[in-house]
Amino acid sequence: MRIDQITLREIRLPLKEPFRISSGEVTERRIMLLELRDRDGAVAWSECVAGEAPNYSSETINTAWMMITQWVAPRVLGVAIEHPGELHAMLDRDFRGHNMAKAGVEMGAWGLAATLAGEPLARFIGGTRTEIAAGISLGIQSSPERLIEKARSALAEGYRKVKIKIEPGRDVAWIAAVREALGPDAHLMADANNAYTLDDAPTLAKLDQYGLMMIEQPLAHDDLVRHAELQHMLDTPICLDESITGLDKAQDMVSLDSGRIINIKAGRVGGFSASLAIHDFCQAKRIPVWCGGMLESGVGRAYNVALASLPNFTLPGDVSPSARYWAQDIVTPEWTMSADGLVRVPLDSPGIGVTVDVGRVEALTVRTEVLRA
Ligand code: OSB
Ligand code: MG
Repeated sequence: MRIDQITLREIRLPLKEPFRISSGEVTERRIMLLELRDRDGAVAWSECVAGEAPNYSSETINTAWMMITQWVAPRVLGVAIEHPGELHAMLDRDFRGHNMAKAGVEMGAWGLAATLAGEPLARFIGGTRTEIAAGISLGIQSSPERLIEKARSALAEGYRKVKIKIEPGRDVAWIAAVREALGPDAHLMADANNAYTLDDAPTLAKLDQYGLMMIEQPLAHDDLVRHAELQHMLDTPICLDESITGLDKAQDMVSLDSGRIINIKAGRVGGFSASLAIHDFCQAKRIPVWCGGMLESGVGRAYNVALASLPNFTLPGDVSPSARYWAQDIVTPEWTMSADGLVRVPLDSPGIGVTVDVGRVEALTVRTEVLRA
């Protein structure tokens, strides 16, 4: 395989409703799409999950665009490779950070390789599931009543997990209200997106009484040491998201006992090679993993679904169907969820399993750049 051309496009896609987390709010996604072309003309689409603002990680769509054009693409374009697994080392050498920029290209190479091999992406990476369990991630709402309403209808729609975004002042009482309203069997968890410090341990310990499946990333994005201190004060398992930027951090999490569950987002860890390595490591250590989301379009979602088909993705992921985010997605067919909360892994065709509506993408595009070997 030899990638000879990468076309970058930025599209604007308004969310059906604003999504608010403790560190910021988004109403309209600015999404970077990549179209990779092999020397023989085969094409695969991928998505760079960098956000609009540097509130989740230090990357934004603008930094990722620059890093791909100036540093990532030049290392990959025109280079003959046997397997997409080679890209991680090519992009890691003397090149710090910028995992989402790297992952946009690296994952596209996996999509392209699966297409060329004539295999569905999920099977190409070793995925074994035919369907995956979906959870929903609910942004911070205007009131506990509104949150209860959202959580109740999510469970009625079939979602197998409800993740509730929390922040100081919108935490214990809100979780208590949802638990009270939905009963002891509802699969609930909380995600703080770094909103707390160790001084808040007493508040976070109060959440123990509500039987949450886990609490995601309560403390700073890069702080495994204090997460370990906090984990020892809580019964609820800590799940790390922002902190796990590569296999080394997953290993550190286990060594330090900073958390007991990992949310894998391929963009955050630099792509599929690192995701597979973390998956395999966690499986060996009996650490459950699940697939996180970054409000992806149907293109990024295809990669999330493929990843979540791996055997140690034993907990429901943040992989909602297209209609939860968009009036209309940019792929055919759109992603759907069954009444019992399952998303089918596309296994009938080679590659990512959905077709990009190129005409619609062109209509939504606000900037394009074509990179060649
Ligand atoms: O912390 O998991 C997170 C979205 C943007 C940034 C961070 C997060 C999220 C989500 C969205 O929770 C999950 C989804 O894509 O549905
Ligand atoms: Mg999170």
